[in-house]
Amino acid sequence: MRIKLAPSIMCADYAGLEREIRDVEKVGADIIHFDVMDGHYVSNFVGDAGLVKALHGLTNLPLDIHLMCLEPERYLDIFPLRPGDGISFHPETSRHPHRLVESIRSRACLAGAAIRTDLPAGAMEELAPELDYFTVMTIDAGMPGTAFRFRALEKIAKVKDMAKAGGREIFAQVDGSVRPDNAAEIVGKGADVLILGYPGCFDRELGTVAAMGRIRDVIGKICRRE
Ligand code: S6P
Ligand code: MG
Repeated sequence: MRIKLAPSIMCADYAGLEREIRDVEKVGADIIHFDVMDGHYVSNFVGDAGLVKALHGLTNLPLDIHLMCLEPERYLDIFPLRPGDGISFHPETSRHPHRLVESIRSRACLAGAAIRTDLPAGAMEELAPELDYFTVMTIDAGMPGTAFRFRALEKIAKVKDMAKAGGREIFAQVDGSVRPDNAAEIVGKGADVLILGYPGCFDRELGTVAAMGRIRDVIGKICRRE
C-alpha cells in the first residue's frame, strides 16, 4: 500500500474552507481527517454534523471521522455518513466496542480504533482483528500542536501483528504533530497514513500548498507514494 496523506480539517482556516480543500486536493490529499471532541473525553470541543455535510459537498475525498467522545455509538446517527468514510473511536469509551465496529460496517464505512499516547498496544489486542484500520496518537488526545511522542510509534507494528494473528491485515494511521523532519521515521515504523495538522499542512506562515508539499516531497523520496 502506498503512503496516504490526510489533512486534519480542525487545523484548517475555516474562513477559507473551500480554498483549503482545493489546496490539499491539489497537493494530493487522499483522505480528510475530521476530529470530533466532546469536551468530556478530551477537554477540547470541535466537530459537528453541519461541517461534515459541508465537507461532503466540497470534496469527493473520504472523511476519516475520529471520535474523541464518550458514548461514541451516539454519533453514528448524528453525522451524515457517506459510504467509504472511516469512523474511528477510542475503545475504552465504548460499552460494546465489537458491536460498534459492526454498526460502522453496516453503514458501508471503514471501522477504526484509535489509541492514546498513555495506553499500551495491548489495549487493542481483542479488537485489532476486527478492524479495517487503527490510529496511533502521537500527541495527547485533543491537543493539536503539542509535543510528538516518539515512543508511541512502537505500537504500529505491535497492533498490526495482533490483527495478523487474528487473520486480518489492517492499515495504520499516525495522528499528531507529523512534520517534514519526522515523517520519514514515522513511515519507517510502518505507518500507512499520515494525518497532517498545523506543521504538516495548515501552516499559516508557509501556506497550505507549500507546507503539505514538504511532506509529500519527503514521502516521495523515501518510498511508496507515487
Ligand atoms: C488531536 C487530533 C488530531 C489533530 C492533528 C493535527 O487530538 O486528534 O487529529 O487535529 O494531529 O495536530 P498537529 O499536532 O499535527 O497540529
Ligand atoms: Mg485526530
